[in-house]
Amino acid sequence: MYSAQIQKKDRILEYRSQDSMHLMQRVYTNMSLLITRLMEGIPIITALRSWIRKAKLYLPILFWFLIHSSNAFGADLTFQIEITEEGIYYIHYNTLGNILVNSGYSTEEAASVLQSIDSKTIKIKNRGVEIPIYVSTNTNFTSQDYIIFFGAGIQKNTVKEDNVTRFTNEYPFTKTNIYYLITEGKDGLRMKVRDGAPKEGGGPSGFIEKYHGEMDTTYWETLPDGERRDHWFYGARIFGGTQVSFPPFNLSNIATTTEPFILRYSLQGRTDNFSMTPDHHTVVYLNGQPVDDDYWDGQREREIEIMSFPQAEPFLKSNDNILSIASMVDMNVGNGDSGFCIGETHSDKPCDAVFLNYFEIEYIKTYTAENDLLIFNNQTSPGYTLVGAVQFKISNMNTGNVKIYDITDPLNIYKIENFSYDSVAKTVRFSDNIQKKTRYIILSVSKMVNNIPAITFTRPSNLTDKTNSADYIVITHKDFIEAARLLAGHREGRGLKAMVVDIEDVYREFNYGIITPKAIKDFLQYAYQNWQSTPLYVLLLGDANIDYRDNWGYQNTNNDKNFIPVAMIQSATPGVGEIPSDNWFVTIRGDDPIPDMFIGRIPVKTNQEALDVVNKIISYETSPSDDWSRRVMLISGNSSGVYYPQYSNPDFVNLADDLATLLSVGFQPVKFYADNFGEAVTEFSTAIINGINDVALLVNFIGHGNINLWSATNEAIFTSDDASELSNHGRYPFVVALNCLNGMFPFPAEGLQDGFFVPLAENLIKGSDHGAFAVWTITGFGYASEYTTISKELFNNLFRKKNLILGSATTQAKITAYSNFGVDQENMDLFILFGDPAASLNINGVVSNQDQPQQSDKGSEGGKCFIATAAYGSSLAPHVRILREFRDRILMKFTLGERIVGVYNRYSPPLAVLIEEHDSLKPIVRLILLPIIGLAWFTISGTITHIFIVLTLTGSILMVISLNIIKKI
Ligand SMILES: [Ca+2]
Ligand SMILES: [Ca+2]
Ligand SMILES: [Ca+2]
Ligand SMILES: [Ca+2]
Repeated sequence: MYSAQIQKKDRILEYRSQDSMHLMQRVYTNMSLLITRLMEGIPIITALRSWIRKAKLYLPILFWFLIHSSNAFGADLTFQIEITEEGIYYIHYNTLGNILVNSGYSTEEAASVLQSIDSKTIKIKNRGVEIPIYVSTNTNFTSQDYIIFFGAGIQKNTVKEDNVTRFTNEYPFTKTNIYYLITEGKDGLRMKVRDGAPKEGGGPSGFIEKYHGEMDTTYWETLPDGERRDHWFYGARIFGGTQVSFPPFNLSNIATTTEPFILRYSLQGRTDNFSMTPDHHTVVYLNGQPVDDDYWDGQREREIEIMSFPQAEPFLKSNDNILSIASMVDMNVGNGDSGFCIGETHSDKPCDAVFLNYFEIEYIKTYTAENDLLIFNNQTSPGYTLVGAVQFKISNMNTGNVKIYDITDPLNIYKIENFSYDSVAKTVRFSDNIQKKTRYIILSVSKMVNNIPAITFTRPSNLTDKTNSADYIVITHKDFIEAARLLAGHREGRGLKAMVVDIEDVYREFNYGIITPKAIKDFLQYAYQNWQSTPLYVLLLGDANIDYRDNWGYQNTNNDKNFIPVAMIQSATPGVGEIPSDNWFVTIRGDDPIPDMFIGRIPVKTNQEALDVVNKIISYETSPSDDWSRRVMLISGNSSGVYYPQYSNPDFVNLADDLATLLSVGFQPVKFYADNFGEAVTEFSTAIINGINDVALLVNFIGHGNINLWSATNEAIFTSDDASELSNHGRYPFVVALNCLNGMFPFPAEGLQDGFFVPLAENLIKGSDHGAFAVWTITGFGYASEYTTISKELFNNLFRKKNLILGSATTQAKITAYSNFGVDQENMDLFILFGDPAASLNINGVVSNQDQPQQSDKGSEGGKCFIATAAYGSSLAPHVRILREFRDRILMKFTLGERIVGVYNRYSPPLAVLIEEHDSLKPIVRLILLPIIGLAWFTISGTITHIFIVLTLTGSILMVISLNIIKKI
């Protein structure tokens, strides 16, 4: 057994070193590729001159392509449909037309696109599986036509593992299910029809309806064993000795019967008093009637089902039912001080607190429509399903113009026909021959045609295309595409092959459009395993919100949207619970915690914020650095425990001094130690702010703190507010904050239960002309000793090894500290780089490999497809995509092509600037580019085998255009 353990440990160590080596290897390969690429670009111009002459020979062929290229952008229609509630949905021709018009089509184009659809090919898919739908025609889709389908929201899918309920689907991350309407390929599935002609005789008088009561208002971060568990609870803690009543709930059309109803409820123990078993005694009341009494122990889940009372007053009623829960503390429970109680901080209250997660009531309901709609079934009493030829009679239907569907199986939806309607009794009758539990929906047509889902028009993306290659990926939200493009362009200008990825495309290609953080990881893993050259740097551009399902409602009111989600990792440290982590996204190789790409995050909420940060990074990297860039600020909290009697105080001063010794010659440590200021906290604070304003290359803080501040002598010495008021214009430091929680970025500010905090890291990185250009800090809690080990490695990397690329220097620091010095693996997840992982520390005279080649060449900053981008206004315009794809998939595969690309890159950015500035040039350039795009499309589609001809031709035409435009200037 002992040797098995050793073996396991060895294996982990092996992984550690393997991954670390692998990452470094990739950095070097990346660098040498880059240098080779740049060297090749230069001597090609002469060669191209002769191609320009040849180009004229191909003009007739070009003309032919021009005519045919228009098909390249033809119908490949995909509409994305968002469903949050189960129901029958209706999509009319006009709805689709409007969406097309809103996506940039003219009314005529939209009409011609829609009317050219062969209706038989219309299909709707959910999770990649086609569902049967109804389409009003099977010829051309015209202005009278429509589609009907059954859509369902995201169900709460769970599994019980050792009495613990865990999620098995995306329920924790979204309320929205995604369907795709597509119009291509073979004939689509259609709903089948069953005859429902009513027969003589009566039917059941009621069916089992389930009311589910759950409001996710309280987030419990430290829920033990929290992996895939529900962290959201109904209301606040129910403390010992109190009784809590939950909001009233209505049950409609309760059948008159002596049958019992089912009450199911799920409680969660919040406290555990070590000296007591069991901890909790709760009594549950329904409408004032005690219905259950239960004892259980610890911080455990308690799910109870009872079926002892008739569904009648006083237990159940139609309106305003009240569920109450009392925590009894009547079992010789001591106060907080009797025994060791965890999970309870209110010492004035007994050590007992529980949460309600949810409750359910299953009762028998009559077949009565509500607002001309009813979802019902043939389960007529608890545990009994009526089968065979069943007669159904639904009352309270105000119209006979209704639809009835069997919705038992979403993949097998039936329409029930030939029902009868009695306009006096307002009843609909039908019969059905069924052998199992069957669910139906009946609704009026007017209800149905108004049930239009949220639909957007999507263009195909190609993340799963194995011929992709990129060194650098920005995963972003559509709101920040402009800023993402700007930064990607900057990176391309510095030799990295950059790609901007829309998070929606990641969801669509890696989780059928349904939101989950795992889609990001799956995407990166796919790229890592399959792309021709795989990304080394990943930037997440956009803030996250741990309130994925918007329980607190800040996603809209506060713009606290979950732009680019974060992963919540279950901490191995007891009591810590979930920690937000970006590292998890890039642990894609081997079963180990070692990251396999360099990842960073810029947590912004608007395009302006994104542009501010991106411009700051670009300005930082392109400014000449001077002597200021050699000042390294070392700030430390108090070295003794005097000011923090409640904490054990590490020797922060020694730690800061250690870091100073790691600076190489020429760098100037500037020390700001709390001990030197004593009680003069305000002076200390001012000194820090002035120090940063005076400029510093790097600011390192080690000491105590909170989400929004650093502290010393029990007072704040630098806060989020101070960060936003810095005036260090043009000279932006890299800030390393080694305390707790400064990086806690994914909480909606006002949703924090402990108050309003903007994390320091966010305010430091935001702002166009002040603050930091990058921040490296922690999302949770850790130990100063471990932070020091990690920061020493960082200083080693930056100042000794001259590894100035932030993503690389910070990641390698974590890996080395973990692999060689036994620092807890959790630090891998805790540390987050706020900023661009491909950004370099700007040190005069000490230039990293990445910086070297093009530092003086400011004109070359910009995206590789720059001319086309400017002319089309967006690098995501389909035409630009085609050009880009052509470049990436075809051109780059041939030396010749690479050279064309090289030259194109050299000359296009200045041209692009010109095009940007002269709107009148845009249509002209667009026109000139059209045949090239056509060619590119043909080549990508593989319809032509003479790639070489196309290559030469395209390169030549590009040059002709470029030179002609230059002449005009
Ligand atoms: Ca819940
Ligand atoms: Ca206990
Ligand atoms: Ca790994
Ligand atoms: Ca945030």
